[in-house]
Amino acid sequence: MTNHWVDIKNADLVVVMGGNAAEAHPVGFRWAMEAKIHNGAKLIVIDPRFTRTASVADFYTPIRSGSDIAFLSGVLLYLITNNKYNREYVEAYTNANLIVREDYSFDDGLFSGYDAANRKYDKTSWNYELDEKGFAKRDLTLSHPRCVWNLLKEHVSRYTPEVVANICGTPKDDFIKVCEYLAATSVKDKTASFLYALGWTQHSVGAQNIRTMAMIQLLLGNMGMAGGGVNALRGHSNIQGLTDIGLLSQSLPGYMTLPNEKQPDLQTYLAASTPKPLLEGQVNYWGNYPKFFVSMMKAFFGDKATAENSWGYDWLPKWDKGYDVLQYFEMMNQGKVNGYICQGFNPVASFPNKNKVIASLSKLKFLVTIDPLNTETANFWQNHGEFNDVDPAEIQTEVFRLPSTCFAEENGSIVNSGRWLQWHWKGADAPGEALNDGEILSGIFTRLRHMYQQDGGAQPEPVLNMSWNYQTPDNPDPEEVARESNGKALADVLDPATGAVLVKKGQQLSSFAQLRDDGTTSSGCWIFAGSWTPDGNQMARRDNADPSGLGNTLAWAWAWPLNRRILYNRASADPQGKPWDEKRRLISWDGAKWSGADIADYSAAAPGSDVGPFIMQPEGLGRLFAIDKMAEGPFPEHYEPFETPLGTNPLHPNVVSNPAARVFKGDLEAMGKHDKFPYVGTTYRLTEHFHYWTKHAVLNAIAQPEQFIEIGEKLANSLGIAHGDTVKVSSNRGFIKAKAVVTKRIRQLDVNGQKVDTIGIPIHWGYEGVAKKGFIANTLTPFVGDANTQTPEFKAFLVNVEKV
Ligand SMILES: Nc1nc2c(c(=O)[nH]1)N[C@H]1C(S)=C(S)[C@@H](COP(=O)(O)OP(=O)(O)OC[C@H]3O[C@@H](n4cnc5c(=O)[nH]c(N)nc54)[C@H](O)[C@@H]3O)O[C@H]1N2
Ligand SMILES: Nc1nc2c(c(=O)[nH]1)N[C@H]1C(S)=C(S)[C@@H](COP(=O)(O)OP(=O)(O)OC[C@H]3O[C@@H](n4cnc5c(=O)[nH]c(N)nc54)[C@H](O)[C@@H]3O)O[C@H]1N2
Ligand SMILES: [Mo]
Repeated sequence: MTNHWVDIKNADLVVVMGGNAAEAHPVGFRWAMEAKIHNGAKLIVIDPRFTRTASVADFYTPIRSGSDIAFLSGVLLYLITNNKYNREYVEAYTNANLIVREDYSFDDGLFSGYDAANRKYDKTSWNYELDEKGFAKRDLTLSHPRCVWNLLKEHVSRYTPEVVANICGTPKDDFIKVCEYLAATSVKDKTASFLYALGWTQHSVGAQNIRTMAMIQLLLGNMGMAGGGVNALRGHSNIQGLTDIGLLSQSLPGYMTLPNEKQPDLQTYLAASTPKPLLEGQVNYWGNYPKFFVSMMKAFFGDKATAENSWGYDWLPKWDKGYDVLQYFEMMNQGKVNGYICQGFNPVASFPNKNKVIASLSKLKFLVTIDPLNTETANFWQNHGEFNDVDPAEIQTEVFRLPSTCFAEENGSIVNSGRWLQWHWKGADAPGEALNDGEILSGIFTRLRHMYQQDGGAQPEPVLNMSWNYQTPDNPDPEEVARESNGKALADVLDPATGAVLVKKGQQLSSFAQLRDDGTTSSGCWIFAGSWTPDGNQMARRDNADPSGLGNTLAWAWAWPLNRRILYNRASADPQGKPWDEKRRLISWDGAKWSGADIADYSAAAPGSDVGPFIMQPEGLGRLFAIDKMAEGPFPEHYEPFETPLGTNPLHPNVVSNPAARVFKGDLEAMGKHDKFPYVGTTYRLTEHFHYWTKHAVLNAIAQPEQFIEIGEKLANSLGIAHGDTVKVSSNRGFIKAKAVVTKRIRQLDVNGQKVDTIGIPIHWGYEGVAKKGFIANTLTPFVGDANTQTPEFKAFLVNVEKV
């Protein structure tokens, strides 16, 4: 989230689209209700199903799963044509007036630079036209035909209300009503907050769904504002922490990138990773990349990392291609993987195309699971009749099960969706032989290191040189790890201007502004610098004082970066420094610095300067045109799901689905077609369950006892299916059986001249635990993912339904 949970109460309009907050985030959703009750906010829901969130909304309208980019692009067109945007904000704080290169183009569904053989773009032309000094050219009058504003207008001009209704199946009047709700927040003293999660991310166009919404927020002037922002409601309790600490295969802590094999030395890597400002005088905070990186290497390798050996650069792995989970299971399926360590992950249940996952695990020599529970994955080799019809005699994979603790059995911090790091304390000892995850991994590490020391081996350096100075190396204290993530001074840290000592050698750092690229500081995760200062554990603070009434509670826990609660809050005031809305005053200028109800986003520039508020961008501006980031284009474009009920893309039949999505040849061929699988399947969760774990809890198992599917009345009638009948739902990859819930909550939609029906499929059941055994919903889902995040397309695929 750019904002945070409590801040949702400040919104005038809460839009739930691409998620079902009342169901999946019932506790945090109270802030949407607070906005309604205490702020007179309206709550609107756009979802293929009438959900529990819709049941408390002021307005609900349906949408065909997988068509949100068309919908949101239509909103952009509406705002622009009807002059419902914050013009001053757009001109000063977005890249609307920057000029794009002449060789950029978009035609018939493809942007310039497409390489069809590799399903990839060369993004060179998606950039600004630069002047002699390397700065982007600008036209403040917005009249240049290639300024971002005019290209945007042209790009979205196709998404008229008629086109939106035709692609999305949303009734045209309903669509316009949503536009009007949003347009009402374009004034300076109104904000809208979008709450979204998987209904947007789990698509082959997931990241672009979110980008389109972010562009709306920029037009409305809602970024940086209390009650505005881009707010992903995250999933597992510490999944925000997972990405913060860099646990994705191409990431390093603090959103740095793992080097690739085209970067053989530190200089090449740092040059590629450290942006140069694209407008004169910008903050360009990523310009500090070398400080973050070198400090991280000092945390990884301690004294072994020196200037002479490029801080141990050669010891980091270099990737050749993305090793996301889709890629890894594909490699496993091709027999290219020997062993797999599966920690807190139940891919047989949670990953797409269950039969492919089982086939892949069957080709391993060994599988290690680290989990407090017994999972379908640990027992993938067992025969469970029709639920898992395998022959154990044919599977040679050796499985090791290492029981772990869960969060309530250990101290530690959890990062919530709002970027707050909150410390928690152990509530009970773990049962049986369970060890905490840190102890298990450290135990493996120290034993491996011992083996390398004794026997040698290929590439021993990363293991031998890893710094591991914990009091008990086989079981580091969470407190020690947290202090290491924050970082400390390895020598006196000096003020470059005055030479004064800022931090004494050995002391904890209090800010990432103190990081250096000369080896005198260490920090395991630069964005966490400030979480454990000389004053102690900031994450454990529990003072809920809220003097501004905006809910920022600056002394409750600690938020990255630097305890800032609302990112880009400089944009909450106009260029002269006057808040757009007095009742949402986050920061003010006192003549020397910014301060106020939040930690100011940048303190250097006085009001009236040209320093843009979006300090993580080299041009300092919010991007309506994303110059080099997105895999499938600098503007969002509607592409159909890989399994489309239309069999075409109404906008450009030659380019139906995302041309850069993550998909492998065999899986592409295994996509179902609408003649055999005419209905849209979409999967989701229920409040009464948590993923696959609560199959082990009797009360949850009773609350939602068996697999059901939701089917609309019209379709059910035409198929002769009655409420409570057992049905078989099949896709091109397999089938499940379930009870039919015949409902008014799912409507038949009119799309591109045909009727489109949706089948709702909750996830949860399997063959482990105390719950009634069931089929695994992911037997049905396709093995294809988003082009940027590789998140699987769980929300839109094709199925057939029959009564059995
Ligand atoms: N009780 C409980 N809470 C949970 C979880 C749990 O298992 N149980 N899981 C947690 C996790 S890990 C996560 S990631 C979050 C997920 O949180 P959510 O994303 O809110 O959860 P889903 O149930 O997947 O709901 C997605 C909603 O998106 C809708 N949808 C599907 N396709 C589209 C589309 O194309 N466009 C639009 N506009 N909507 C669409 C679906 O109909 C559904 O209502 O929940 C978390 N909270
Ligand atoms: N079709 C479909 N599939 C989906 C989704 C969907 O909407 N539709 N949602 C997807 C989403 S958003 C997610 S997040 C995934 C979730 O997928 P998974 O993460 O694979 O599933 P979970 O059951 O949430 O958790 C995995 C295991 O973590 C274990 N665990 C809990 N605490 C700890 C701990 O402290 N340490 C260790 N080592 N293990 C622990 C649990 O016991 C559980 O067995 O599913 C995805 N799959
Ligand atoms: Mo999730």
